[in-house]
Amino acid sequence: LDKIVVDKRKEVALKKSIIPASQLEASILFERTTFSLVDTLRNSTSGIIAEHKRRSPSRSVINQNNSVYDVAQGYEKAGACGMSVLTDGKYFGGSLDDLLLARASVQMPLLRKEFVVDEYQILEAKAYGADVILLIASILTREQIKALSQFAQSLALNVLLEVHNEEELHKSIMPSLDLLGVNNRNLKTFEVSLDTSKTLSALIPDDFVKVSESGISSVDAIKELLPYGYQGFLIGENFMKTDDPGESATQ
Ligand code: IGP
Repeated sequence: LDKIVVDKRKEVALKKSIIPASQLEASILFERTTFSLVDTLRNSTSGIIAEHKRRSPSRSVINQNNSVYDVAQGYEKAGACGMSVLTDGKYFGGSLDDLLLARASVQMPLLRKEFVVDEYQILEAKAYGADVILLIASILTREQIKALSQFAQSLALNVLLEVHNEEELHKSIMPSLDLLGVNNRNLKTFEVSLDTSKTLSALIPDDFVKVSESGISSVDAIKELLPYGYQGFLIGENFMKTDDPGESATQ
């Protein structure tokens, strides 16, 4: 994880030197009215946020065949509330172009799934059609979370803050967050347990929409988590590992 953050800082520095922030702000998509994932989840019964993920450090190759354009359409048809698009190239095989293609494909809230360490990446998210950004508590200080989340909200983006334990949760609670995600996967050991969502749910204030992330592989898992107040379920591998991710999201 530390290595990823170092890589990200380098990547951002390089990109800033090629595409200045002012150019991102001038892009056409910057003017669009964003969708609210908060509203969509509050008004839905499915709660599914379906993810596009080609590979991951924990599982290597997941899907090499389906185009992000088709996957997005399949997810929308399946009734997903939103879609998460991995944009990290080095570890997840994604790109900002994937986000752009998803935006061109569907009319639902899109989450830019990225290791955000700089405001510049939030400008990119908006310029490439995202509605929501992810902030990961384990790689950010409280001050960084505050500055980045306020910046995102000033651009009419929703903020999903991800935690994995009580300490990260306590460090992060602040009004500039919209959704609180509990990652069932430990990003350091890759161990997955739904108990993480169950244990932390009671500590999340009611003003946030609760999202359970990772390792959700069945309808039963969702049913298990509903009594804990979760309204969103972020699912990647379970859909992407099949021949037709959209179809598998339909059940
Ligand atoms: C999806 P899964 O186990 O359904 O594929 O998990 C999503 O939660 C996971 O990709 C994820 C992630 C992250 C990836 C959650 N937090 C942070 C990269 C960075």
